Amino acid sequence: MALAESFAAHPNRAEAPLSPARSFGARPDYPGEAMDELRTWVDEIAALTQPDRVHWVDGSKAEHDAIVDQMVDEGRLIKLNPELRPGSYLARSHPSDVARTEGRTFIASEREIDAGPTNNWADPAEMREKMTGLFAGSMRGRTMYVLPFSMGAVGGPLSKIGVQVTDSAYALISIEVMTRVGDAVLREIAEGQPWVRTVHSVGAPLAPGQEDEAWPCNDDKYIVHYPESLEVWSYGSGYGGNAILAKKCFALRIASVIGRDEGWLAEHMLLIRVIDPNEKVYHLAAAFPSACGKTNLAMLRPTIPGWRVETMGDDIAWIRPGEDGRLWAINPEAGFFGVAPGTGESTNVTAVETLWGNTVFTNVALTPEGDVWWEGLTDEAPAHLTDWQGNDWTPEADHPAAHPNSRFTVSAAQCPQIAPDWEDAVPLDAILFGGRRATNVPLVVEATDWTHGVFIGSNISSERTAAAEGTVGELRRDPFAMLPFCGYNMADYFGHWLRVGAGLRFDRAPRIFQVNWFRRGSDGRFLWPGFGDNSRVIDWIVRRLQGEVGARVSPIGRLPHLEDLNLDGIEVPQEDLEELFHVDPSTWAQEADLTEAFYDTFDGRVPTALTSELSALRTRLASSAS
Ligand code: GTP
Ligand code: SPV
Ligand code: MN
Repeated sequence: MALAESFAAHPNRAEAPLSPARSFGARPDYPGEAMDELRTWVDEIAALTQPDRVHWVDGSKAEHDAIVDQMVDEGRLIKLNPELRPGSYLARSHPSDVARTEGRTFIASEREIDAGPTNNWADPAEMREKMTGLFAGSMRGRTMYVLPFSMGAVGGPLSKIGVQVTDSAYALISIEVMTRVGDAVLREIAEGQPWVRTVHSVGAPLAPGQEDEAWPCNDDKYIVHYPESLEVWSYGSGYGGNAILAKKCFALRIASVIGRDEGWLAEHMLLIRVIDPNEKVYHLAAAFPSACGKTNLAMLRPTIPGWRVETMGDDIAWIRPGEDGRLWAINPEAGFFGVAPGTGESTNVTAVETLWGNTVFTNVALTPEGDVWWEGLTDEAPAHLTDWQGNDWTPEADHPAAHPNSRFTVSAAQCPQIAPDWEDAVPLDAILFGGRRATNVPLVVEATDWTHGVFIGSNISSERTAAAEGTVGELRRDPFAMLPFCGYNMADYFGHWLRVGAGLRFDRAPRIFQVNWFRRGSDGRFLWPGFGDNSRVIDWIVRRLQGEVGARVSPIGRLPHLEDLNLDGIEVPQEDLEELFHVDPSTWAQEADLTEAFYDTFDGRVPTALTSELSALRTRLASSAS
């Protein structure tokens, strides 16, 4: 079978476990050298961290329910009103542990140059010593859970497996939603599949008799990646990407290194299928920085008649060249860990419907009826709420009821417009790059070719959001939306993108576009309605793929002829439309200067193809200004 066919047609359901169910949490006694290796590793971690108990997770519903019930009893989860939000819970994190901590995230590669200037590098030997000290006894008084997980369908051709040990039950129940967990993965390990080792501790050991906190964590945080030995060690945080190690740590930072070595791409991208009014099907991947609209676009409800979108993934895509010269992509995750604020009927009705039940909410507000609320869920705030920290809240309060990075964790299968074959690989027709840019960047611009597209990707900048620590709103470079997630030297990553493109059939490589839903007028308001109306941009992109519409040349790439945009049913004033596509040579010359300064930080390692693109851009800008 050709590789492309095998991508599309693999069996994507977990097979039966290796043997009948084990007793609750028991260590599996499946035979084999690979299993011995796993058991020995778990023993070593337990000897270091000294938990009271070791629980091997089998991924069954009975086990999950028992652990959730215990978390409710212990005050770690609040059960929501089952009539309003069945099977759903609210978790409140410690106020100091609310987002990824990029400043405490490290790439411990043997050579500093392999981490590059955009990562925090640490010497692996020194870091190991440090981490061994921190993890010594760090799980005292707690249960250590062992979770075998698969990213991608168990046994799928693009899938990879790993094991996380963690002393956080919250991390455990999150990982069960976000990945495929359980004995089907042990079968893969037993059969000799390579697996990634990930170790997590909240860093809050309990002395005998000491009372626990609802959200234990440590002020000292270390999120450490060892790209050579394919390991992750995370200490001190229970939140999101710091604790669900299969997600950013493995599926992006470690997987990007594996992809570099194996010839594929691990990307911070949503994945969708777009179906046009003639039932023609296209697959798009889009890289936007954290909290910049991936989940929204992943769940797009087009406002233009005849178009449909099927959701495939909202955060990560693993992308591989097939033998057919195309790029094939999977969503390696099994759930959504999505931003709650700003998610409402008018902005993302699909998400609202997805969250009807079976959802874990973190750091949102609680209503007196036992349901959840966050800014943007409804136009008007309820008169009385309990805020994300557990305090009384009214609309007069000086702070939001939900934390700006509050999130929902829900199974992908629950999305009403999930693609029926969402666990399979699909061939990519277009790749989009975007960010939050109040100025300069047009609503949509098409790259002239792959290399120009990589140049655009390498230059993505975006206003900071609450998804990581730092000053919200400040403009920062976030190349390919991968700044916090690339596990190796970003200049080498640019080179890898160029190499992958060069290996594709020239007429089958995805076309590359830059989009920006966030441009503002001089009065500060968004110029573009966004959300469901982003389908109008998708419509133009697809018609470009079909060769149905032309484009006009600009110094920064190809822009739409304004009359080709389908604006039926919306009112965008002509001057706003022109402003949305305005390219100012002088501010773009400043962008080019910033690009040069950014490229310079790599000490000559940025591929010549990209520095040539920069010179060409400057030449085009200069001639358009004169
Ligand atoms: P991560 O999960 O952090 O990687 O983020 P994400 O990219 O999936 O972010 P998400 O889709 O959850 O978007 C976060 C915020 O962007 C929400 O507050 C949305 O309301 C806002 N947003 C999304 N799409 C649009 C749009 O088209 N226009 C405007 N103005 N805001 C948008
Ligand atoms: C992001 O910050 O891009 C996220 C959330 O998707 S977290 O998993 O916490 O990194
Ligand atoms: Mn993300």
